[in-house]
Amino acid sequence: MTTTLQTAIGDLEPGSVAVLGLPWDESSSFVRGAAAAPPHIRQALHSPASNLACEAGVDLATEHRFRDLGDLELDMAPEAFDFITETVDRVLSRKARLLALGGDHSVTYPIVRAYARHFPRLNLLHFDAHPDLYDEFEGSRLSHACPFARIMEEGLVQRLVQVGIRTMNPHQQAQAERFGVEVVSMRDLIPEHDFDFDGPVYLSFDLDALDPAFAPGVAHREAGGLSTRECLRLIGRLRVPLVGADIVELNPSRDLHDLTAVVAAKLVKELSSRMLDL
Ligand SMILES: [Mn+2]
Repeated sequence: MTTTLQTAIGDLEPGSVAVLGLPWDESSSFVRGAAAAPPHIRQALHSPASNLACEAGVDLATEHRFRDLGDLELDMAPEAFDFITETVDRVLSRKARLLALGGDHSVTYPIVRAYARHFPRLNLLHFDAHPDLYDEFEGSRLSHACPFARIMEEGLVQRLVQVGIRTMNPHQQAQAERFGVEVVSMRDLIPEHDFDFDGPVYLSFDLDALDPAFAPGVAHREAGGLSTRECLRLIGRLRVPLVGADIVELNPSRDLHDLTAVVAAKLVKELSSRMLDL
């Protein structure tokens, strides 16, 4: 870990939101490119085309608890995953909340490993077109198609609720039943969906939960998804503390004029606002 990063983590005050880029796509299937996402999200976030005002009134431009730790330098798995876990553990030891910018979805597993040390009754809310519950994918158990199988096998969370799913196949259906995953499929999702969580929530947001019309810049486009506003409304219906989040699977090489980066930046603002309001 660099001294700069150590210092930045040491400077976090309780209740801050710490943005951390995870430029990692070695666990991607189909196409790589998600490792290039964090700078695109930051560029959209800080673009003079918009501002840092959140819809509930928080202005991140003047909010000193909104911090950016920069990007982790990640080399090879599984060491990269251990490094992610240890870094997130340090952030949580400061009583700060993590907002991770992927990277592919495999990074959620090492992040949640760290969260499990600090939040024994954590709920995991997962927005995605895909359940990502494969036991292994293309020979890898650390593939971005597998993180929620690893998380559930290790009992890292109390509940896993998946929203927006529209690619469930028999293997993953069996895995969902085996692990007791609560799947709110896209076809059954209603705007008034009530989350009945009774404790802190970590939110993992795969941008392909959104319809490709809203977020084309992903590897695995799946039509028939959510609108940006539907996602924000659903997140707004959470009635429990949001203690961490990740925004993953932006692939700038598949994006159109950084449209999806703008959506990711919007999520950074609204999720940060939500995490600061505890
Ligand atoms: Mn996905």
